[in-house]
Amino acid sequence: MGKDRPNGADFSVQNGGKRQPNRQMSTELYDMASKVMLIGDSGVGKTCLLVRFKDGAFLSGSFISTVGIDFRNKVVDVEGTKVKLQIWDTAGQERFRSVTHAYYRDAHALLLLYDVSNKASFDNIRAWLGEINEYAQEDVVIMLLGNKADMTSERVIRTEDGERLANEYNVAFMETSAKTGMNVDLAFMAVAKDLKMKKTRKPTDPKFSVTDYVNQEKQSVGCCSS
Ligand SMILES: Nc1nc2c(ncn2[C@@H]2O[C@H](COP(=O)(O)OP(=O)(O)O)[C@@H](O)[C@H]2O)c(=O)[nH]1
Ligand SMILES: [Mg+2]
Repeated sequence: MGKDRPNGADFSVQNGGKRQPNRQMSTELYDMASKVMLIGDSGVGKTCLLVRFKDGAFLSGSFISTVGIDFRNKVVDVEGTKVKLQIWDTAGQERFRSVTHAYYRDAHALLLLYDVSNKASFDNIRAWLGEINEYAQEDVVIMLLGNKADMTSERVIRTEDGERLANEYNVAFMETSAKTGMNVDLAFMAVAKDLKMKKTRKPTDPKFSVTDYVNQEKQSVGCCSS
């Protein structure tokens, strides 16, 4: 059952009960740390996306959707810089206006998910983006994810619909599958890269575009997967 425990628990244990956000906190060293939040309606696959990224596994069945996890840490290497992502799941706060506002304020990046087989979850994205505009930090990294892209026959939201919405709000977009793993690492890597660039970019350096990066790297359904 070790895998079912949130890594949040390990976080304190490794520090003798003290939370020390520095480089000695665990065996994994890092150069910068960032908070990433997963948001979106209940059932879109937030917990599964996090588990896929962290453990490389897919959880099917319904128990996970009611339980959820609080957060997990993963250190990724962005061109030699170790970026620690502390990724928060928002279990139980999926109703509109139920995410604690302090939660938004602390976040450096937000992954906003809908389910391509669930129209209501897509329609609610505008409401979520409204909340984000109101409460999140101005320079927060936002990525819109159309999850469950593997569900071809049940799909009701086209890729173009997701792209159009993302363009309208000027946020990065891709489709993912926590089930097959498609684009999951890329979504988190793109966020880590953007966060690193924000931190280290000199005024004379060209601006990093997470949208361009994602468009270069992403796999589309029916093209390169399988
Ligand atoms: N086919 C498919 N099912 C998924 C995917 N991601 C999650 N699910 C399923 O959708 C349900 C809800 O997932 P969960 O992660 O609990 O959603 P959450 O409420 O947003 O955390 C579960 O039964 C998952 O197995 C995916 O990418 N593809
Ligand atoms: Mg969940």
